Amino acid sequence: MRERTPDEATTYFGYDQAGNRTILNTSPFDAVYYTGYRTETETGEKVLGWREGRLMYDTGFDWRKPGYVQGDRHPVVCVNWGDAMAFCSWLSVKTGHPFRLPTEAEWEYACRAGADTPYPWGDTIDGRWCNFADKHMPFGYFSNRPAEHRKADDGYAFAAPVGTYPANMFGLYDMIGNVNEWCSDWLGEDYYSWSPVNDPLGPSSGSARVLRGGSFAYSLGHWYCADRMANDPSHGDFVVGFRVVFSP
Ligand SMILES: [Ca+2]
Ligand SMILES: [Ca+2]
Repeated sequence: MRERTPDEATTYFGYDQAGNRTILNTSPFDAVYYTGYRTETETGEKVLGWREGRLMYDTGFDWRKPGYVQGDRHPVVCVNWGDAMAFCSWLSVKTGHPFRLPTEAEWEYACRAGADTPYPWGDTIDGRWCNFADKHMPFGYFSNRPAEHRKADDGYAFAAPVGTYPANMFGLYDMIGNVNEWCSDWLGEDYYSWSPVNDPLGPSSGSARVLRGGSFAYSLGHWYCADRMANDPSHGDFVVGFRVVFSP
């Protein structure tokens, strides 16, 4: 497939944090797009996204069109596990250095950054610390929110740019909240009862890949340090992205 140039980038529309229809920007994930790579979620797969004021599982959503504004500092979303792995491979070749997804154990260690409290910053949450299902959230996704969350104000209905909230003690942003993150592991419900103590890599097989960190659409129970989710590796979702690990 011929590589596209940035000038050929198409303008897409979505909704800003106030719900107004507006032009969507592109993100650093563009670099992969210009190589000719197409995410699996751009090849006709149904993706969970936000359109015309409601949630829907449909085609037409992808990392540039999740249904809300994606600026240059927003985390990429609407990429499935295979897309995340492909990005790591591309980045490793491009830079000459090994990049990969974190294991679930690495993710939690990085999230805690030495803390033994439910959240990297302590025991409670409010809008100063992270992006979660606060008063701005315009829909009922995982909407069994406690009252204090419904009244909290983190400033964002959808994903926030990286750096909006304080980093943890390791200098990492948005481990809790903002977007949910693919890890390299298969999900194993009882895996840690028999796993190696050091550097566990997850079960050797499975049907779902681990997701960590919660998102802007989740309420309490889906975004403290130790909590975990998982989904089919082909699942694309406007609250799911990933972060990479430099692994020399
Ligand atoms: Ca929010
Ligand atoms: Ca996160």
